[in-house]
Amino acid sequence: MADSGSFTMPITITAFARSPDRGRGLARDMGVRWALEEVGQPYGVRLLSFGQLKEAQHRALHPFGQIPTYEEGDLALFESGAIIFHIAQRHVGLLPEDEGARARAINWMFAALSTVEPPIIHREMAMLTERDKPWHSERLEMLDDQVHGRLDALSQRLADVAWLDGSFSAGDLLMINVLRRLTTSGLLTDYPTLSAYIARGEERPAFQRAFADQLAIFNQAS
Ligand code: GTB
Repeated sequence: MADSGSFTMPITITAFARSPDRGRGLARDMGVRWALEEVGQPYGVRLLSFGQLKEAQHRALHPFGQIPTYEEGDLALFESGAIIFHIAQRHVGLLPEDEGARARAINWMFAALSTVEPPIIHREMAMLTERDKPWHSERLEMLDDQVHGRLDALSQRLADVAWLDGSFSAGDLLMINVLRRLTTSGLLTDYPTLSAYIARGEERPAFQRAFADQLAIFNQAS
């Protein structure tokens, strides 16, 4: 159960020394930073180059040689969803106390990562790596349809409410983090409800602090 009063060992996460997102807060340390800010936990950041990600020292923490990782005393985690889940369980602020509401918030965490994110990532990858293929426009149409299917459903869910299930939770944090990947795609234009939902998340002071911190790293490196 969450316990904001419990002693926490110093927390260190990893992030890109020079993020390819150019400070837009789209790399996956952003959600972890945001979660830590929401629960008021200070943390340190170890910055890594792409080369360092693949070195044995980092692979001992992250088998796939990626960011982010999370270290807290003897505990080392990778996978941003698992890290955010750990933070949400360990501290008050991201999961409701009521058992049913808590289970539903966790449900939305999984929905963000397993149902909404995959078509968004597939479309992103198609735009990055398949533009020169003769079948690109046909495939893009199919991927756009898949993304729209998820956005339609989410938009309906959020039509009359601020957050996915009652108060803001780790489910909203992950969902907004996923939807932010679409902000330059043009696909959100037809979804004012979702744009407003993203804006509500981005207006949160915890988001603002997390965003400013990752941007400062990018600006220092430039
Ligand atoms: N499932 C893992 C998680 O959620 O933690 C995925 C981790 C992951 O994809 N990490 C990426 C990474 O380390 C960075 S965030 N990549 C280096 C590698 O694999 O060698 C993904 C990302 C990168 C860049 C942008 N961007 O430029 O907009 C957005 C997202």
